[in-house]
Amino acid sequence: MSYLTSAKKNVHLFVETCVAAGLKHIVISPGSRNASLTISFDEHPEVKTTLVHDERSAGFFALGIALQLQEPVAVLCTSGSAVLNYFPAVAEAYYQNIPLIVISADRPQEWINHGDGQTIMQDNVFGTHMHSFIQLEDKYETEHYYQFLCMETLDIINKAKGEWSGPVHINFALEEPLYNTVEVSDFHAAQAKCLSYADQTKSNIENSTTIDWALFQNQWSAAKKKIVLCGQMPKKRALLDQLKTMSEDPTVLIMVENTSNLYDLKFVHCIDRTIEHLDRNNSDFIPEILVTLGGAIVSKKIKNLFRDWNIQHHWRVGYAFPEMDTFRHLSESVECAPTNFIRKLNEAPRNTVELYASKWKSIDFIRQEKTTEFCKSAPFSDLKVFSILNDYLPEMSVVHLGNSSVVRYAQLFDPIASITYQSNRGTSGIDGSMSTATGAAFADKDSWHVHVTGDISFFYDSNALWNKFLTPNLRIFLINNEGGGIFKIIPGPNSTQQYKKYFVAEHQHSAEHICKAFEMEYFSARNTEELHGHMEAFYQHEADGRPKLMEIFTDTELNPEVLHSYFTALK
Ligand SMILES: Cc1ncc(C[n+]2csc(CCOP(=O)(O)OP(=O)(O)O)c2C)c(N)n1
Repeated sequence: MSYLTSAKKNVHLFVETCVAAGLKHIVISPGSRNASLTISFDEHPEVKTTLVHDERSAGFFALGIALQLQEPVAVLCTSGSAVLNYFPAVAEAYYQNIPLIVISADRPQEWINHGDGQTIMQDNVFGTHMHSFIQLEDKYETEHYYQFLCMETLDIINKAKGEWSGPVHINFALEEPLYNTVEVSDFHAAQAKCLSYADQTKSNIENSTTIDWALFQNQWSAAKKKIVLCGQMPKKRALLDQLKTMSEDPTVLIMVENTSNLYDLKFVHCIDRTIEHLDRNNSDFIPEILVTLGGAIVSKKIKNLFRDWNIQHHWRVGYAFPEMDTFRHLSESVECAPTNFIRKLNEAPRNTVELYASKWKSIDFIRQEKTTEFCKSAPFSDLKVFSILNDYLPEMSVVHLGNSSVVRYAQLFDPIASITYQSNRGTSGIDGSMSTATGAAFADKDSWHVHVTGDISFFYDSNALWNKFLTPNLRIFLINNEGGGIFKIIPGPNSTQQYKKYFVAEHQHSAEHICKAFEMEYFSARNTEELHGHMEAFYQHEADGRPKLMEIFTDTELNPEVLHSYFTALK
């Protein structure tokens, strides 16, 4: 099969190497300097290209695709400030370990800082938030350079996909002319050539450190009170099975958040509602060993509790951020796959039958009932809305939770086993949650994707809807409480003069006209009946349709009062 590609041989080789390295999706933002790359990626028979103008949104859209498919996804933009707009998504990818491949076109080095437009210093511009950076040129046309280019490209994409995965940056300096093409045939041969160039690539160096399993197993067997706390991660069946086995040991409590995507009746899923009113000084609850797996933990309360407690051993397990000492008790950082680690601990003999987990679990059971009871009679408010939305979440759907009160409210309700929970908790930014949801929905058209967002986050990232690739499987619930609801429920802001103007940032905007502009069906609900009443039409699927948005207006004054009464009712 023949197809067009850039007349620049280095661009052609680069694109073929990317494809050979496993890159299948690229999100392109238009420009001139990146034209040769745009043409070559778009014409390539094995690459799926999408267009998103706003590079900030494009970065998160790509992140959503990568999250959904669990594979590297690239973004491509022109030179100048365009590339800087990727930074929020790069930071999120860095802290969530997502293989985002940033490809920026640049001017040749000799034209940087000489008065040309769209020119900034792009050399390693993301600094320490990138796992790796390479500079490529199109001006060198020697066998030696072709080989270098293929090797470096393959190597950097492998780095992005490594055990500790994350974003990488390829800056490509391109000379004019930029739009010329040639016809090529048989990409398999071209890719084989690229791979042969890259044959000597430095492969990921395996971590060869040996783990003293006996030491861990002996300590594990001897301890009577142990907690395994699981942070954010995609669904992992093998890990879940190992944790289920572990939870049969009464000395071990498995604590998860819904963003860890691990569910079992024996686990404690709702941390905040379980530890509320807990007597911090009761040493019965303090674990001797804390094991942590996965990424970010949402609950601020558990972080404070574990920091306050004198926990003898904290074993952090996984490849990413081995130095991260979230609770200030880090004693061991074990660079291995969490499933293997838990499997090894499960092999350790059980020497004690101390009923530690059930102490926690019994509180959780009671709180679960109290939550249902409270929500039944609660007035229409953010908390009540979450209890209702939960009832309508389609089985097997992917739920994208916005920051910041949204993801926190969601943690008060037990997760649904078949649902996947996602949230931008790498940096907890409000600048790309909706774009991430749109990307994931695009990559997974056969499932429902439900995005729940606050109003400030929605308006911040409303360019997510300026996207021709939005898919009909996306539903957006916008909870409009006239400002940043989080600032009403955390201690501090309301004691200041700036409370309403600068923290909550009260406003009266609605999403209705934004939906009109982007041709999306708009629903609004102001009470329980309206919310229930719209659900059927809202979830109606139209194969050629657009996403739908429901704006749910809640009472900004009532929300914190209801939440406060809820926590009081848990006593
Ligand atoms: C990019 C970015 N800017 C600022 C913040 C600080 N911040 C955290 S939550 C929040 C308000 C969010 O309000 P909204 O989206 O309405 O959600 P709610 O708190 O009501 O759930 C702000 C400004 C942030 N997290 N990210």
